Amino acid sequence: MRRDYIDIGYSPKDTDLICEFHIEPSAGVNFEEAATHMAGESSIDSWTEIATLSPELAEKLKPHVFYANEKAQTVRVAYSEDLFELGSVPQVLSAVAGNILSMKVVDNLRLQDIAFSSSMLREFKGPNFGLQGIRKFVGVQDRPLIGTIVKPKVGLNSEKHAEVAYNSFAGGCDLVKDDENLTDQKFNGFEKRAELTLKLAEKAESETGERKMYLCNVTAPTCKEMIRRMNVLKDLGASYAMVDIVPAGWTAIQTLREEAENAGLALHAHRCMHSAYTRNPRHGISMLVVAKLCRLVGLDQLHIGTVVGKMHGEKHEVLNLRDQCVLDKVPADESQHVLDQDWGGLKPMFPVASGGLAPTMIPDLYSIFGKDVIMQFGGGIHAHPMGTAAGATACRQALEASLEGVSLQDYSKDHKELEVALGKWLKK
Ligand code: CAP
Ligand code: MG
Repeated sequence: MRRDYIDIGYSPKDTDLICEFHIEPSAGVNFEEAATHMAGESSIDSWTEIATLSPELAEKLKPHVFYANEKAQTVRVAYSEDLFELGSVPQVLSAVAGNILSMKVVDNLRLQDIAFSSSMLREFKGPNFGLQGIRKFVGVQDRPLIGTIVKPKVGLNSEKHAEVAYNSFAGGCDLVKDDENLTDQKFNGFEKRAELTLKLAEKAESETGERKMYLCNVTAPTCKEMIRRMNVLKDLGASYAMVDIVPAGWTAIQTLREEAENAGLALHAHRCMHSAYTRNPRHGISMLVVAKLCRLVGLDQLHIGTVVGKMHGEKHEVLNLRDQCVLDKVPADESQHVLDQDWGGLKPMFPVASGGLAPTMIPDLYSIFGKDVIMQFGGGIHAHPMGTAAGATACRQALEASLEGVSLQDYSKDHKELEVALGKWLKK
């Protein structure tokens, strides 16, 4: 292993990829030693002096640990862009989130953030529609969007599934999506489900005069089948496809993005399984990195958490994700392990708040996220005592109240569905 990767005086080039790591050396290993091994193993080197690495090659490709704060257990590394296949997320992750997470010289190692260089950004298209594009085809500019997930997660047949979706639309939902674990099961096949549900979405559109979006899950065993399913949706007149980004993997997601452009479909990113490597604050890969990779590759909307709902995610973490979704330039924030990121004109993604939400939480959600958020309610709509349609209506009513600055209690006086929702979900 070369010994010259610690280079505190180095100032990164515009073309360098910058990574921030949380690093905990294992017992008997000093901080610089651990950082050196990490830098070497994530780029060109091995555990011992390799004769095949010439000084010229090393000079050209070596990583630079330009920031090392032992007390904060934090290092920042600048990597030459020549180390990477810049347009390949799988290749980049194989380096900066690969073997290094398994090394004995560290007890814990976490990739906190990656700052993409302008040359790397140029390799990607970003979202095809993004926040503004989705607002345009949904025809809603001045409020959050209301969505639901058909529940139960799986088990309904296609007819029942479409009916639940229809009731959600008729009650006021803008978006209805499949659950993350519903794909092409025997009891509810992909094609029949898509056909019936899109037909009833159209019916709800003509009855309500509002655009209604069905987000059918195209996650599939192969990329080929995933693309085939997406083109089935295209042929059926859909505007969206939904995908489980982590189980499917980045190669599949990059493939889907390319094909989605040809098909003219927006892509909804579900992040199930992310916590397998994002939840431990000391080891793994941060959700911030996942969110940034989604914008880079070009998902149009992404789950980011709720602060008030059932899934873990502190307010500052969720708002950091929101910022990476919607801002053109994200300023560095050392306390949050956020690096400077200029998104170089890549379109913003639509943030999705979902998980354990009820209509009673809408005032809080609106004060946390403002109007640029998709609020999704599964149980919060389908557990409404008056049924799914009323659950959706209660959400629209709660949103109207929040937009008008009226309390839910006052607004519920002449809005039955909201009154019943308050009865069920408002903490006594
Ligand atoms: C929400 C949900 C979503 C979660 C995902 C669920 O349903 O359908 O998958 O929101 O979490 O299955 O739990 P409920 P996240 O509204 O009934 O809770 O958004 O944090 O990725
Ligand atoms: Mg779900």
